[in-house]
Amino acid sequence: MTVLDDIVAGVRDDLAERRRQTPLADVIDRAREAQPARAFDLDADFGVIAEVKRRSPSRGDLAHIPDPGTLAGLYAAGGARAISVLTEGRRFSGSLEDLDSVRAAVDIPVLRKDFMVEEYQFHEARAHGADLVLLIVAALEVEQLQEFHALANELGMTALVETHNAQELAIAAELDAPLIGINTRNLKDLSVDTNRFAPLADLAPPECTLVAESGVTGLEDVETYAGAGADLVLVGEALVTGGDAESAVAA
Ligand code: IGP
Repeated sequence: MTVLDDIVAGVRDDLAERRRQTPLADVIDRAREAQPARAFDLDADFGVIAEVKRRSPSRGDLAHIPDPGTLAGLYAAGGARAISVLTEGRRFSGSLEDLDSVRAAVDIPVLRKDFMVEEYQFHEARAHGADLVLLIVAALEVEQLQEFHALANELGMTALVETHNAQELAIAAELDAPLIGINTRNLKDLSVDTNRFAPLADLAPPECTLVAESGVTGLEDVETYAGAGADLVLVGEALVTGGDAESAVAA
């Protein structure tokens, strides 16, 4: 079993519990009643997606974040283009409450960062205000990926389609996904190598908006990613552990 399989198994267990408490039909109703999704501007200048990340499987606890809304507000003030909120509970200590508080605190788009493997989670994401959702190619069959990409769009959300290698990039291209991420973290051993980005970026569809994910420790990494063709960088750990959230994003 890979790390990813293991995480997804836990996600499915937690999901089964939530589904018992709130049936799909109710979540669909709540999604309909939610404020409409905010559009993510795919054509804007280079920018940062700042992540609210309490913990990670590779690094353990990263930061004590008493109020994710306040942190997200600082990121937004620093000029973040969107806020990513980890909602996975077991490995990342995230929650849908974190998503709620971030969505209420900022007026920029908010990404639900989770392992999205069932239809239920998309309605749930929207019910909790998500404007974007993550689709991890490695976690899904191609047909599911197509189905979920369409569902996200029907619900008004933008999908960030996450890839790790050339094969996954080809699948993302086939989907016509406008927003594609290249995660430089290897999902098998969780190691990060920022040098993985450039050769893969060359294979991305030229018309897509490209996000470099993981491994930003400072400005130098941002420049490396930008120089290799990233339109956006997604930064988690360095921001939550970095102290001054607002100026870190602004830099
Ligand atoms: C952020 P970092 O190295 O800046 O903390 O990484 C982000 O890329 C990472 O949290 C991430 C992630 C994911 C987490 C990318 N894809 C999928 C959970 C699930």
